[in-house]
Amino acid sequence: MRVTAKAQPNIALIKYWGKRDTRRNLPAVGSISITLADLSTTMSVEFDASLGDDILIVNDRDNIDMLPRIKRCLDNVLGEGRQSARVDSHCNFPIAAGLASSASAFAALVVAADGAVGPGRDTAELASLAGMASGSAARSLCGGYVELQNCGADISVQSLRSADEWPLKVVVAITATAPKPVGSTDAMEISRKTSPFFGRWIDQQAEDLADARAAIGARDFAKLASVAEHNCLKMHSVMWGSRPPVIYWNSATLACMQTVRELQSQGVAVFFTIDAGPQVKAVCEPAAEPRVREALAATAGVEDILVSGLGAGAGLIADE
Ligand code: 2P0
Repeated sequence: MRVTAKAQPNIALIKYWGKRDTRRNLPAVGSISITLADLSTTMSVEFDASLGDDILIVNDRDNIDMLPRIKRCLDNVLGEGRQSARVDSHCNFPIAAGLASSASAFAALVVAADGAVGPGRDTAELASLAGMASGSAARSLCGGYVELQNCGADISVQSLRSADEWPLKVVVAITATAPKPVGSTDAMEISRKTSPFFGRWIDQQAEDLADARAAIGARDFAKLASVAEHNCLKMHSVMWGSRPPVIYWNSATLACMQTVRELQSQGVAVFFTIDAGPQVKAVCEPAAEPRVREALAATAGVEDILVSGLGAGAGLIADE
């Protein structure tokens, strides 16, 4: 039987950077994200003992690069004695370009694989499995505003607010599409081992999480903007202070930040956030979206613009 799930990437407003257990891929800090609506990965899984080995197809092409991570994730969901799988993935946005494609991919994969075998695990179990594959993937299981907490020996995820309750928009300025200089998994370990700021980053995260939680609860845009920009710049300061330094920005990244600053000075409700890549994500109130999009599109070095609302979490869908 072929089972299909769909998941959307998420953008962290309070970031995950650093691991407390690399073997189980447990994060060193909690995080808060928003799940997007308009970007998505659709993942179909079909188990077939006659295949002999797993097959991964991404956007209609065989893909061997991601296959080992996909295999590991399927083993974690179903056990190593499982049948071979044909995994067919379709992504409607650029992959490996700092847009959290692994979050939507692994959220969709665990939901599809779980759906293929059985009665269905609850969100806590799915989060644990998705998080083992990619820390940010656990957040894509839920919709709207999502908090990932470190709880004892594991993680948990919950939606703090639905997308409908506070329908902000995200304008993504694509400034480069080349592969990252260093993947975030390795970069997090470099930061943990060498950045003099790493300890303070961990110490202060609870305060930023509390501020963001309160801002989301009150739908206080200015408060959320302030703590999200602060947390983003603090995470990048940890990266910049690592040896070797971890620098994901380019000159267009800085130009986009400047554009957002100028819009803010004109009273536009917008803030920026940047992940392990050079793209700038501008989060804004819906009425501000055309102006934010236009200003970022006109910024030097911006190659493309994507716009998304906020949406629901991962789930099974009818096979297409
Ligand atoms: C985040 N990032 O909270 C942070 C902000 C990038 C910067 O989660 O090693 O692909 O697979 O658990 O989830 C990107 O890292 O890392 C990430 P792994 P993941 O969104």
